[in-house]
Amino acid sequence: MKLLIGNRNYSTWSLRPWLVLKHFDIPFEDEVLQLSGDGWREVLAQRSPSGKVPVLIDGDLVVVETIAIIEYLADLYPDKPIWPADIKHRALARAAGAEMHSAFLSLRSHAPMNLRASHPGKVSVDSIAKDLHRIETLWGDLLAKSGGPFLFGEFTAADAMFAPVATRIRTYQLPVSDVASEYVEAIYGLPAFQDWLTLALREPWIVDDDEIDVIQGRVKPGTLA
Ligand SMILES: N[C@@H](CCC(=O)N[C@@H](CS)C(=O)NCC(=O)O)C(=O)O
Repeated sequence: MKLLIGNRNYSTWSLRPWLVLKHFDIPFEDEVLQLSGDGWREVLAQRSPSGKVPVLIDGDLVVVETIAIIEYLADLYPDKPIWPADIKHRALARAAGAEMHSAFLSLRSHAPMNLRASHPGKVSVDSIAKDLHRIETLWGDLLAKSGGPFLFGEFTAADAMFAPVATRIRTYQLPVSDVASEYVEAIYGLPAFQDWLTLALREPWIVDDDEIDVIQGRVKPGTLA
């Protein structure tokens, strides 16, 4: 089984299924397709039916879309607790994952994932206040019910879906509650996340579209080193 992913430093959608594969000890290999540089879109278009990553390849099966990939893994490995065991918890976990997939557009556009960076104060809290409020409520309710450290106690695919949000909170030092901060720490403490981070920090590539100084006009595209 192979997962095609984008740059680890920036690719939120790649991180999610990779964490599931790694944390649940599913044998797989990965290959990075860069999201910048000459011809990167053409390469992506050749390798991915949707022109996007992640892509899971299992024999002759090619699956795009993060949620579909995670569901395929859960079907393939029913004994692994990729989703919570309890049917009602599973429904809530899937709802949280679906909400992450379809919402939080302000947070996603104003505060792109950038694991190597530290940009405290550069994201206007007003621009993402509604999303942050919803994150606090969603995480707070689930963590209060489960007792943590993850949304449903043990790490599940729901946490994989929110891992990139945790990184944004850290990179931009977004103002969050102690409960949310502890959850961010739990994500960073996950061995599978640390493995991803270690590899991400070795990447030399810059993606201007995900760099806050470029987005906010402080730095010209192509000039970051
Ligand atoms: N809905 C897709 C989103 C995938 C996606 O947008 N991936 C980004 C990288 S994080 C990508 O491939 N971008 C390339 C492009 O849009 O041209 C999923 O859930 O997997």
